[in-house]
Amino acid sequence: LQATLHPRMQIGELLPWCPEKSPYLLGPISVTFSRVPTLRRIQEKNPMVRAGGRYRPPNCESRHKTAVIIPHRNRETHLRHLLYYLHPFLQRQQLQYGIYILHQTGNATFNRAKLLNVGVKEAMKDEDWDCLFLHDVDLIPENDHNLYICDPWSPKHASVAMNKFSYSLPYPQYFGGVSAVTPEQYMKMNGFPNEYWGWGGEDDDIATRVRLAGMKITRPPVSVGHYKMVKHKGDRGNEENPHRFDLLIRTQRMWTQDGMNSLTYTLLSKELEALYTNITVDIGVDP
Ligand code: BGN
Repeated sequence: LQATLHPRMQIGELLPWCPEKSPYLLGPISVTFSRVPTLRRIQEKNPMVRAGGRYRPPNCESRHKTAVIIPHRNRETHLRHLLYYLHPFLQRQQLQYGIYILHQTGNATFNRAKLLNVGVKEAMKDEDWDCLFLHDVDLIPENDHNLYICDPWSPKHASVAMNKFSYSLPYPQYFGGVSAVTPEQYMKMNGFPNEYWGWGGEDDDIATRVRLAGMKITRPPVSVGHYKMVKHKGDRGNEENPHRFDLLIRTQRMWTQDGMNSLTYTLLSKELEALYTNITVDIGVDP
């Protein structure tokens, strides 16, 4: 009988729920990029993280199960900076979590939103996540009161104050950087668009979908939604998308047809690395 139980659930001893508010939160965190941490160093600092970048609090049952989904290509140093800060950040919040890296194979133009769709689909096969954090690889949260949990009523935009935009929202509808939806909210908006190849516009499309699906965007206070961006130049393979203006005009007509219900891709590998689940995917090429 014992073998069929979860290893943490010995007979007669269920873990208590974690407190409503974690006692480990620090508030503002100083984030610096002076040197790039090695994966080994990050592993040493996070001994409780298990294969695939999974964690659950050792002494209590978390109230939240969050998957952090990170589109990626050729940004290894950014990824190391992010993992270095993100693992301890999520553990201080007493979350059950998993980190997913979505790696787009090949040299075709990058497609952030489609990678996010793949990430959601694949992550939900692993676990009944109740919150999906859609996360740029180059953004580091600077305050752990910015909880990586979902609002059951509204999609949440978390990166409201980035250093790149002088720590304020660049425009009221901005939904880029880091955002969070429940699986239900995500399905309600038919996921994200698959047709945005290259930089820009896909986040504005997602913001429009939120509205068209009858929802509103919620945000943490500016003082809490602080992020530092790792400085970089625009990267090759992710040039500005010249079609984004035309695509954005069509969102209202397209959102029910283009999204989760039209998603196709070829999964090349899904590996449980020490600090993250590495999903390599062929999502096709810019038409
Ligand atoms: C906007 C981009 C967003 C980007 C933000 C912040 C477009 C569509 C033009 C109508 N939107 O201008 O994708 O996240 O800037 O950099 O380009």
